[in-house]
Amino acid sequence: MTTSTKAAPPGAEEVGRELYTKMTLAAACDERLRQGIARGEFAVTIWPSRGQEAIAAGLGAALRKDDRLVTTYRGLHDMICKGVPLKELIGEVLGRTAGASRGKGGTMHITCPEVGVMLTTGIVGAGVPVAVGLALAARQEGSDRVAAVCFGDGATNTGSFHEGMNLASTWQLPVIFVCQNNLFAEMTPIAETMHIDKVADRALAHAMPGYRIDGNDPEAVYQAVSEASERGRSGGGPTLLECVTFRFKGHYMGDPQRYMPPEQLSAAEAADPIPRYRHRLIGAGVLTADEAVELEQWSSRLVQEAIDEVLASPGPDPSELEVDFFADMKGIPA
Ligand SMILES: Cc1ncc(C[n+]2csc(CCOP(=O)(O)OP(=O)(O)O)c2C)c(N)n1
Ligand SMILES: [Mg+2]
Repeated sequence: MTTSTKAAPPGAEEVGRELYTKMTLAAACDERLRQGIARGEFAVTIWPSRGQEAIAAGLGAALRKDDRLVTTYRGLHDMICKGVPLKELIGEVLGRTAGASRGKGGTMHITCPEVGVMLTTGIVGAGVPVAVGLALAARQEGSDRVAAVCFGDGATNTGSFHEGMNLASTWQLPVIFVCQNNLFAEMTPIAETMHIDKVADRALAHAMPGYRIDGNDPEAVYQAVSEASERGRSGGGPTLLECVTFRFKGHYMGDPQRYMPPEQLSAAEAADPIPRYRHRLIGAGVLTADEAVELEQWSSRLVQEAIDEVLASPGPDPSELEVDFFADMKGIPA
């Protein structure tokens, strides 16, 4: 595992600030939604991403706006860091017309093509072949954009993961497979679902580069995604990145986490990537302690403003039930 403990190199200040801003925004959104659900303010659920922000920040900062992203039910952090406006994201989670799909998609089905977020899926592993198709489309259109897909450790045991890896490798497509290895699939620890030490080794079966990196270090993720994008854009084919992290909250809202050894959870919380990165940036002179606090408060304010706007918008009207569901086939020969 590569762990960078060095101060940010000269010129990296801007990236450091961007990474930290993205991390705080993702955490503020996750925390506020959980708070609202816990106190009965919102009758919805989410699959918390708290603890996994460094991956989303590194990925979002390294990708271009037109690069495609496919993620999962746990991917609110990925979408925030790729640039989905908070109002559109929260609007979808809360089922209001302010949402990216006018409140008809919900957390499991968010799409915001303006910033390259094409699909969120609740079907484990199902995003992988879709990302492969998006990369094939980029090639056919003569674009050098890449397609990234986020999924969990558990998803790497599915057939669709291996089918997608195989096709991407066979056709040398510009796909970045980003495994957010949070060490659990629902309530099951990774050691009970696979007989390998590293998910990254699964790349060997498809003759593609596979790297295991510290998913709690946003700069390590940024670096790895930048290299993988460069490889993809220049015709070097796909890359598998295993980003090792931890899921601080339960699988779902209200999960009592009885299956998780308390000492494992408290060790992970003690290594929380957000204070860890804040400390590193302050030590490197990129941020002052006051600026870090201001950024965190700014993130919380932005989230609250988005929630206020969303709550002021209505739920979708029943007359919209079939609107936007089918393509307009006018002019297309049968
Ligand atoms: C095809 C499929 N099988 C089973 C499920 C039920 N399920 C939902 S989340 C989950 C665990 C996925 O674990 P992982 O891929 O590690 O992602 P994480 O939730 O940890 O981010 C399972 C089995 C599902 N949604 N889809
Ligand atoms: Mg997992």
